[in-house]
Amino acid sequence: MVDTEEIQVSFPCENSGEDQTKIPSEVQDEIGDTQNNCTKRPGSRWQAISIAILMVLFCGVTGILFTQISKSQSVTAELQHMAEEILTASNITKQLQVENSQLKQLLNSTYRNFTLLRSEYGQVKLLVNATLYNFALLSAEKTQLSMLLKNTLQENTQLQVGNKELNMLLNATEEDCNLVEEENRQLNLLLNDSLHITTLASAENKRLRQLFINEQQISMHLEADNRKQRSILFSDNLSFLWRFCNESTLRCTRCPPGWVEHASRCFFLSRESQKWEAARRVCLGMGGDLAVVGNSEDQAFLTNLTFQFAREHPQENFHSAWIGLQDMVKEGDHLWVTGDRTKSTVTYWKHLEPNNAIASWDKDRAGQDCVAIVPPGRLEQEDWLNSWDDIVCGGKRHYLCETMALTLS
Ligand SMILES: [Ca+2]
Ligand SMILES: [Ca+2]
Repeated sequence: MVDTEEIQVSFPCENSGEDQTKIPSEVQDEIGDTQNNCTKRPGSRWQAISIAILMVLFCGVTGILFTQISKSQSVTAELQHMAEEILTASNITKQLQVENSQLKQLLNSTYRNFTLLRSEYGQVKLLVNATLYNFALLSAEKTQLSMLLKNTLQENTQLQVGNKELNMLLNATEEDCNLVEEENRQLNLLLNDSLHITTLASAENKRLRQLFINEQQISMHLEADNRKQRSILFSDNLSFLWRFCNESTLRCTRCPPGWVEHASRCFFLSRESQKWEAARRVCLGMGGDLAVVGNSEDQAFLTNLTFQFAREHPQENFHSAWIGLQDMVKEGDHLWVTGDRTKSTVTYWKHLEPNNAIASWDKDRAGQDCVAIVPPGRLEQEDWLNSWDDIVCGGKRHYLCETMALTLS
């Protein structure tokens, strides 16, 4: 460093404007005094000029020096600054070295940790794979468990329903059980009563068995008697009975089937036509004979019978029905099959009958000797009861049979 006070003593001359600003005021005053002194010494102008030149040179050199010094100072400052920076850099380098060392240690540590981590990573990877495998197994197991849970829930629901039904059934069963117990108690009572009754019944049974044996013996005797009586009953002598009675049930009616009862007599109007004598044989074969009119009731009954038959069987072309009256032996002497002659009060000839007319086909010209009932056109007509007509016996007519009604006690 250059001392400012030294510069003021060595160079007290004028200077350029720029330099003057840098020279202190005391120095400038000094320089002015010097110039004045020079002016006062007229003989030394050259000296003064020399001095001035020297001064100028001095000032120039000084300025250069000053400039160099300034530069030197600047460089020095820069060097100092650089030294400081170097120092700082050195410190930083040291710090960096320390840090580098630390970093190396840290790097080594990190490497070791990395190695460990890589090893752990491998293990973790294996563990993850194992975990994934286990996870897959667990997922499958979870699915199975879910299905199992769903099935279990359904079964649980069904079991609950079944349990509810079983509870209801159990309750019903308990009620039934109570009823059965009650019934069992009553049955026990009844059983005791029954045992008592059975004991009594056993004695009664023994008595009844003896009675049964006795009745069986009686029945055997009766059955023998019955067989004997049945043989008598079914003999030819009593064969007429079976026209009135059923052989299986032994039930009898007053008239045979198809016959009509009137005045304790049974009458039958045939569905077929026969000559008079053949008709009588048929009636005799049925245990009877041709019908006989004994009074007006008989006449009314038989005439009505023919009237009803003709009305109910229009397809039969019914003309008349033989009765048991004829005059074959002597003309005009009419006899019943019983041998009785007609009574004048019990004759019911149609108008203009008997006329003993000779039919054109009657080759023997025997005339009309057999009597039949001709049904009236209407029952309300005045002479409807007079229905007798003598007809040729060889003509075929329906016929009226009669027999006695069976007297049932
Ligand atoms: Ca006649
Ligand atoms: Ca006639």
